[in-house]
Amino acid sequence: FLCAGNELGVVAVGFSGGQRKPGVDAGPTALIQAGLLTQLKEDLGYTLHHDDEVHNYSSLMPQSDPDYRNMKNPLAVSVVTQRLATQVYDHAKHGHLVLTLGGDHSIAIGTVAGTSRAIKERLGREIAVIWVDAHADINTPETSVSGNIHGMPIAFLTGLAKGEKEEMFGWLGVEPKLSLKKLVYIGLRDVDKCEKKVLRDHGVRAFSMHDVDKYGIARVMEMALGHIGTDTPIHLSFDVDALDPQWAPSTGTPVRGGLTLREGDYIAECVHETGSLVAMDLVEVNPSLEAMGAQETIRAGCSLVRCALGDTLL
Ligand code: B3U
Ligand code: MN
Ligand code: MN
Repeated sequence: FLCAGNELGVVAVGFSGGQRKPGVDAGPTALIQAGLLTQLKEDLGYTLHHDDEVHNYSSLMPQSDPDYRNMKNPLAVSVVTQRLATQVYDHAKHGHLVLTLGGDHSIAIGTVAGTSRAIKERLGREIAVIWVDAHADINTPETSVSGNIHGMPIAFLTGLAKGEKEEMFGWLGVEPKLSLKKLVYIGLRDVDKCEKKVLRDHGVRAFSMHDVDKYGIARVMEMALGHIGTDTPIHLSFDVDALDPQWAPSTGTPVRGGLTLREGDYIAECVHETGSLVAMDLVEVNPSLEAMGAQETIRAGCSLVRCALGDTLL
């Protein structure tokens, strides 16, 4: 077994420093106030391990945080993700399935680092990551046009981008936390030129919206899970902007032509069915954007998490 019974670790991360729009730090509170954790406990029967806090890591924030190698807020993102990696690791090493509520997608540097280390120690296995997103988030500091670190987590996790000093992602160490061979994307439709080259050069398995249209979501999931192989621990990192803005308008960088809510839920359901899910992130819910659509976005986010954790239609 990959996870112990119905033990669920929850980490709520109110952090927005990986991008420039305020409000995504309020994502976890909005999801929790909508009843998500109560549903997981009462309807799905999980035993929750949660400190009842939405962490903003204010005590860790640097006094000054100038741009470095083109990155915005590099010290803050590095120290927060380092701390988060420990929080996630502490859950995963006890065999808890770990749910992290974001926050912007830079926090996945911490969550994937945490599960990767725990699963290696506990089971001697490498994890696979399913990255559901409109974006590839594989820029290095050097290729990024925006300098926003939420567009870089995969580069840091796979070693394409190297940390330097301890406090500038050096804490990640030299061993990559994730192999590019164990990474699968679903939902891509806004990928930078340099990112496309990296995906091509490394043969990364990526299902764009074109593939979803062409094969349908069912066949895409068969191929995605087939690539990962059975019995491999899976970390699902779900950026709510993978959904079409019709379902999730309240997010920092919405892109038209995305997944329907049912396609998103189906992805999550298929991952649950593998029995190999060890961690899930839900990120980029920003209730302050498109206020009219905030409730819709929050409801969609709650639905994705419930599906990944085993809510079934019948
Ligand atoms: N690729 C662009 C845009 C972007 C990435 N992730 C989001 N937006 N959410 C960048 O900034 O790296
Ligand atoms: Mn993302
Ligand atoms: Mn995105």
